[in-house]
Amino acid sequence: MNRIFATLAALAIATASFAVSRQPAIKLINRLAAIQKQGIMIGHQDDPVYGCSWKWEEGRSDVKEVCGDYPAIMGFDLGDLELGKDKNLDSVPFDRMRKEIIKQHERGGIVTLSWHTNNPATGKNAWDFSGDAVGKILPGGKLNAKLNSWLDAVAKFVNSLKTADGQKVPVIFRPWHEMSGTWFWWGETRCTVKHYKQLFRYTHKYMSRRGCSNIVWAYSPNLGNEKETMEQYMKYYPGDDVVDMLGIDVYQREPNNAQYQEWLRSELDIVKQAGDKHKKLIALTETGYNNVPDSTWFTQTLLPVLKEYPICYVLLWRNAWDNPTENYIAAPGKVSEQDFKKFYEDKKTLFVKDINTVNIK
Ligand code: BMA
Repeated sequence: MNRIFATLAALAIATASFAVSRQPAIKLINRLAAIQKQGIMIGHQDDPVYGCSWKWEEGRSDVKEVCGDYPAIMGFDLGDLELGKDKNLDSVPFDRMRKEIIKQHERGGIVTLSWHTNNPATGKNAWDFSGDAVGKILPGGKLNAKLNSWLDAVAKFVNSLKTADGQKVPVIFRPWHEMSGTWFWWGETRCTVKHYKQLFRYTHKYMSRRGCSNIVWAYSPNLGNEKETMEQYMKYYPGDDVVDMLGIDVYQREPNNAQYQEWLRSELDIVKQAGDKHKKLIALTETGYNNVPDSTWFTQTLLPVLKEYPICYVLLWRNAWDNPTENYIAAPGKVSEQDFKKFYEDKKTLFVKDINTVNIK
């Protein structure tokens, strides 16, 4: 009997450590730290699936068509995966997304995932903040089973990211992002701080138990106000044990470059301090200037600020095929095209060919 218990106990320990083994994630964390010493990786959301004037063709990329290389980081969004749909909220087929994620990994690039999760309480989209959804999906809440099934869908997708020889592809995942804004159902005033932290921690634990050893977890609030404090930035921080990277989302909304730079600096000052204190990597997890109307924005406004901080990457948001007002990176024929080439040539900006030999083993 005793022997059986001992065997069972050993098995339980082995299973638990198997479930929490994070080897692919740790490898990516080390790689990010090594690349950060060389410069700043440039990223683009949905880069290989559509651009300003095309969609779904394979082998295309607005970034590559402007400067000859793919972005070092590619972002993709999982919104609608939880509903069992085969395309995400922007009509990107999940099978195509998986294929592009694996391709990006195989060419030596890196991937980040966001998740514009539908509102589980109302059935509407991520921007519907009614219904106290967070309170209802936590353990004990009447929609907890729904959250579990949604996390199962995400875990299944993340676990399916494998190379032909069965190696898991690591990804930077930033669930429940921009929680310091009021626009998502998991955001400021739409749930309590305590519930938010519980939701993040629950997501981490649940997906780890589902074997998602390939996730680098990112905390990704958004720009607060001009006088953001450390306290505000860390308000929703769920804990060092469930976060690997500290990020911030900051956009330029007005034609006032100096103001954007000032806000960006004040946010990155805080993120840098927090990164030092908590010993975490830092990143500008989203930025952009809609339609980039300024022909020198990349080299004269964004780049000087990026160079002042040890961030490992910046992700520019999508060149939306379905919305001409959402264009955040250069594309052939756009006013920022020539400037983006200079941005590419700068020693500090890193694209795939600059990183595909760094710590890939
Ligand atoms: C948002 C906007 C939306 C889009 C969503 C997911 O920031 O770009 O139009 O549907 O991201 O990509």
